[in-house]
This record gives sequence, structure tokens and C-alpha cells, in this order.
Amino acid sequence: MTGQAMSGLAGNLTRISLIGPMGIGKTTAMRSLCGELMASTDVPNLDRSAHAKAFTTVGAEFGEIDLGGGERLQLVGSPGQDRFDFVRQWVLAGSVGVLLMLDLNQASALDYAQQSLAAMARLERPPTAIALSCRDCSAQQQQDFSAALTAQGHGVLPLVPADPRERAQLLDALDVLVSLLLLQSQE
Ligand SMILES: Nc1nc2c(ncn2[C@@H]2O[C@H](COP(=O)(O)OP(=O)(O)OP(=O)(O)O)[C@@H](O)[C@H]2O)c(=O)[nH]1
Ligand SMILES: [Mg+2]
Repeated sequence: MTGQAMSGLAGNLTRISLIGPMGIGKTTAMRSLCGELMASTDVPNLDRSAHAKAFTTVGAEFGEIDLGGGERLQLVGSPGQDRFDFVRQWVLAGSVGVLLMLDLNQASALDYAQQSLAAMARLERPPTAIALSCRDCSAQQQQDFSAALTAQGHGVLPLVPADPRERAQLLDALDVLVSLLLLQSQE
């Protein structure tokens, strides 16, 4: 990671949120990035028809990354279940940047991305988003996804591969997002 780029923004950048469908790995990514420096809101998952995993997030989860020099980046994870859409809206409204986590193998990924970007665009201060491709997929799938989003009028959304379990990959993705934010702040 270019800690330099991140440090350059830390004065202004307060919050980056993670959104994505249930089970994509938002909480996993928060743990990978923040370790002990996070507060989780996971509870036993009673909706095994939606996803088979044992736990699910029911509120906002907060974490921090220490950038050194006393500067910290705040990360906010969100719940993936549809019924917590109001929490997602609240999290997005308070974020400068967004990691939109997706599995491009899922037929619903494009709709999910489109709806999320539309929701962000409606906010008074829309955050800047990049998409994370969180599961193995082909270059063709990535191209098709990007082309379809662009065709729907969402502009060019950077798409970065990142396994939620791999801290280094997540830091690389954060680096892309922070660089974008830096560019925008200089415009
Ligand atoms: N195969 C695979 N499994 C993953 C990956 N990332 C996370 N998992 C697993 O998938 C499950 C779901 O992870 P969570 O982090 O709870 O997902 P979430 O997005 O927070 O889900 P909600 O809070 O319910 O919306 C966990 O059992 C993880 O170990 C991945 O990249 N590949
Ligand atoms: Mg979660």
C-alpha cells in the first residue's frame, strides 16, 4: 500500500464503507483489515435460506486502520441482508468512499451494483465508489460487467480483484480508492 497516498488524505478522509450482498465477505474484510481494532455486530444467522453461513451482521460495524503518525482511517462495514437497507443508506450517507464488494459469478451482481450506485448518486454528497471483485472470475466476466455498467450510464467504475481474506489485496484496493479521492480533492 502507498501509505503516503493514504496519509495525504487522512486529514479530510474520515470514513470508507464496505457494502455488498449477504455473505460476500464484508465482515471478513473488516477483520482482515482492522484485526482487533473493530467492533462487530454479528449474530447467529437465522435465515439459512438466504445464506448457509453461521453468523450475519445486523448493524454497522466500525474499524480503524492506523496509518502511522497518529492518523487513522475509519472503516464502516454494513449488513448485507435486504431488511437492513436503512442501515446501508445511513452508512453510505456518512461515507466519503465506498468499497462495493461483488461476486461477478452471481447473476444478481450487475443489478446489485446498479442499484447501489443509484442510491449513492441520490445522496446529498455522493461518495466515490470502486468495485471489488471478491471471487475468482475470468477477465471476460470483468470486462462484460464493466461494459454493462457503463452502458447503463454509471460512468467508469474501477474494478479491483480482492479476496476478503487477504489483507494485502484489500490494502491495494483501498489504495486505488484513496488515490481516486485524492485526485478528486485536487480538482
Ligand atoms: N470462498 C470464499 N469464502 C469467503 C471469502 N470471503 C469470505 N468468505 C467466507 O464467506 C463467509 C461470509 O463472510 P462474511 O464476512 O460473514 O460475509 P458478510 O458480507 O459480512 O455477510 P453479512 O454480514 O451477512 O451481509 C465466511 O464464512 C467467510 O469465511 C472468499 O473470498 N472466498
Ligand atoms: Mg457481515
